[in-house]
Amino acid sequence: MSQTTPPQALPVFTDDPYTDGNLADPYPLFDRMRAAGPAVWLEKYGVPAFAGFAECREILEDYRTFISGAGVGPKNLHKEPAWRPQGILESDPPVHGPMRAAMAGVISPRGVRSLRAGFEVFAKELVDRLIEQGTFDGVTELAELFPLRVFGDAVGIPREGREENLLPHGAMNFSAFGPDDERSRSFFEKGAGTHEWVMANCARESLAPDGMGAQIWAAADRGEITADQAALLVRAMLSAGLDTTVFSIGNTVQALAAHPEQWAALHANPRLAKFAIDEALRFESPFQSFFRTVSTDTVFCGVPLAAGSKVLLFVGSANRDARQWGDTADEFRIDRNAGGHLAFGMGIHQCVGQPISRLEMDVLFTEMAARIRSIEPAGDPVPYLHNTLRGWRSLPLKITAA
Ligand code: OVM
Repeated sequence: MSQTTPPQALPVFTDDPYTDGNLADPYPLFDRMRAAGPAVWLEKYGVPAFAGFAECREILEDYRTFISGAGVGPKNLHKEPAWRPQGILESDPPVHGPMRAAMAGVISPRGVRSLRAGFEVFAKELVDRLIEQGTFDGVTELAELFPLRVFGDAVGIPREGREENLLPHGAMNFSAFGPDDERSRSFFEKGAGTHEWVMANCARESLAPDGMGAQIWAAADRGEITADQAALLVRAMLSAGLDTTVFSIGNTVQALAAHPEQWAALHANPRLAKFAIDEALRFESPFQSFFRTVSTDTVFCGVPLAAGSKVLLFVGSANRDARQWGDTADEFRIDRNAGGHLAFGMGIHQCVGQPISRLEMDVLFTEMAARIRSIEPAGDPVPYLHNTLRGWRSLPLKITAA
């Protein structure tokens, strides 16, 4: 990172947000960061960090000042090489627009509607099995299983090899949006070879003719994007669309299991599933933090920022900001209007896969809500410690059928 001394008047924090302890429970540090002002200087990383809702949203909406084309991790990709070719996430207008349009054309709410019935069939099968078992692991037997099947099928990749490749690939990909430390390096080691598997499955010949991957290639045939961009967009589906939904499902089921009165409310009215999901996304955001690069010397919220320097955004903290969510910000309440949270980002890069991720979760939690009377922990949950993703490695759960 290019700045090593804090801009004047920025509170200096020696805390490291990426230690085991702070990843396991980031909220006390987030509270102190938000209380200290619009930004704090993270001495260890030599970067200003924004942890408040208003500041994070404003940065995300100002894509001209806070660009993505130099990467959304700590490395400035205008100065250092990326670990893989830059795709839609790490692009700015005008390159970004046609890629975004092609992706949005395939994953629109209308475009994914026809997938619902198939998702429902698998959700029923899965819930049948879980009810029969009575106890299960909410991560491996629910949160991972469901998207691996239905999302993988929707994109149109082979079933063989999904689990062994897509999960470590996602953990590796998302590690690049945080510091290059021992934890990140271990996810890169575990992900070795998975990038090649993913890229092989992005090729036109590998994709089922009726899937979302093939629809992206059709946009290339129409001349709307290049062939290279088509492969990069299928890559984006496979690298951004899976782990995020896996962690979202895990975080939602855990929040509901830990708050039995919230499950009772959902069971009484399964149509509240959408609200429970949004509240869980706000309460425990699966993608916690990432960077932008400052395109031009500027002063933002009184903080002088130099062209080419990085800023770090903690959206997981923005989603707990009492100035936005009131004094119940730290409570999980499915009757809250959690709309407008930053778990999917905001602005031109806001998650384009939302319609399918939301569809997956809506189908799954609507089915669970109707058929499961109670859900409770059956052992200690094991956190998944990752620099940018927040979720669970294991969630022992016990359910009773309605
Ligand atoms: C990629 C990609 C695209 C969007 C998001 C992402 C959040 C990765 O091009 O592989 O991770």
